[in-house]
Amino acid sequence: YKNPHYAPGRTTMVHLFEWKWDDIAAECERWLGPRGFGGIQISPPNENLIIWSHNRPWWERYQPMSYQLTTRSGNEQQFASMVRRCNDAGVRIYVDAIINHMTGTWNENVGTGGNTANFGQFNYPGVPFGRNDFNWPECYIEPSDYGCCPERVRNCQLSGLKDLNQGTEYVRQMIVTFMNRLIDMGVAGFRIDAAKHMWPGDLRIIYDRLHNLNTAHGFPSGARPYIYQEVIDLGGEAVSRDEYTPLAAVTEFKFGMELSRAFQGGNQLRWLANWGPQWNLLASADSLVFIDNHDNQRGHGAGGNILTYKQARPYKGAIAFMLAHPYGEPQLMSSFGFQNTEAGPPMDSSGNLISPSINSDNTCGNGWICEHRWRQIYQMVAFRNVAGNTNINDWWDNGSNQIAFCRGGQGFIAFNNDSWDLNQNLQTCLPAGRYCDVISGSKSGNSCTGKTVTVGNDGRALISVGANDYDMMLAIHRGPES
Ligand code: QV4
Ligand code: CA
Repeated sequence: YKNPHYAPGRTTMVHLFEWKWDDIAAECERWLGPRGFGGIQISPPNENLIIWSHNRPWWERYQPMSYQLTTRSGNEQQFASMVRRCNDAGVRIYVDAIINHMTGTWNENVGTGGNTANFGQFNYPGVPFGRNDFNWPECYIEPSDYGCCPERVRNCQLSGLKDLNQGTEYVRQMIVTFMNRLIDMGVAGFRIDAAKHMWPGDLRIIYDRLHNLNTAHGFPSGARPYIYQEVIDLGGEAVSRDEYTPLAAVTEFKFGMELSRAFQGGNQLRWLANWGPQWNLLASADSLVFIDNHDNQRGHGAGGNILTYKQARPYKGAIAFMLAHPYGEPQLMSSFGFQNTEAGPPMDSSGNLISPSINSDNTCGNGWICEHRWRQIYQMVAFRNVAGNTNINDWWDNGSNQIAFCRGGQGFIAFNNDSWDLNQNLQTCLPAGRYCDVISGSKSGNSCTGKTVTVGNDGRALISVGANDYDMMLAIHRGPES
């Protein structure tokens, strides 16, 4: 369950938060496939409660009404067509699976697929689930429970969301049927929402009943779904990430927290020389990593001072470090713009999602940020693909916030987060020649729109990153783009 089964030569997934299925299919064909992206985490595809009382917040999708595949993102037929078109473009689909709970208690009670529910009776006819399928008597997770009481974290309600009992055979069957239907339609794996709130033993039973990935969608025979479990573990809680790594991969929230701190100047970049398990991060093979996610970019979930698109310069620095460094399976966030933390995605007055528009410079409009279309980000995806499974070598730092390293003989990157210029003759580990920096520009034909780096026969080159340059890093690699 720890292999994403990307198409050969691909390494990175992007969370297209709240995108419509038709738009994702088009994005696979026009952008993600050609640019070498490995996969997409999609928003939950199953029916959710429509919450007009909060003006259709983004978080209504975390309130399941049924496992019917109808949401604001599209219907089942659109979902199937997206998976087919993306797999054909070499881009895998990973589903955000909400299997810990159903909705909270609300006055409104109609779902995106037209199903209703009786919350007082714990009755969800669209599945169907009834009172016996939930943990009972009902209780609410209190902040103090995280420190003391694993059974309350697992059996009580997370923010009042009705807590399914995965210990029962019937509940497991409904969940497994839902997930297997998605696998048969060609998805490559799952994010397990709120995994901390489910018993590892129950999850193991569920995972082991999942089908192999669909060979008609290009997966090798016998391939198991990729599973990454959402467990926020910053230390000091009664439930630990280590209970989940024997099952499948786990989201490593310390990763984005520490890199956000460092790239905001709260920690010197030179300390990143031993980035990885020595920082108390999970083993690399167990770890799904990101700078920000849909929760912590707006102050939900684990806090901390997390970099987002709103602090573009240090954010791009942290993303570039994530993609240049071999640790973990990287995930990019692709956001819609927001001012308040509840606001839903761009929508019309009927609540229909508005598609992103694509500008002539490849960026997005209509309220969508599309970080995955920022040059400094998508060209680092190509860097990571070229670097492959090489290790870090020839680490250099200035004893402060200027660092540089090579990835085998495939790529070289330098960062300058000091307030003075970086001008150094550094080992790039690359064959002699002229390279085009993929951060400040790109290659068009034989010319380079950004900085050019000339590598000598000894592999060394003069590397310059000014303190006031638009970006704080410079990256070159082998292959046609650089
Ligand atoms: C309200 C009251 C409660 C009351 C309840 C009664 O606040 O005190 O008990 O009504 O019904 C929303 C509202 C919340 C509301 C709740 C129940 O914000 O105010 O409770 O609905 O209807 C997202 C949002 C939540 C949102 C939820 C469901 O973050 O705010 O709750 O969706 O719409 C921990 C977990 C971790 C979790 C993280 C946020 O360990 O697993 O908190 N992260 C995941 C997702 C996240 C999602 C959920 C879990 C739930 O990434 O996006 O929560 O599926 O760290
Ligand atoms: Ca639970």
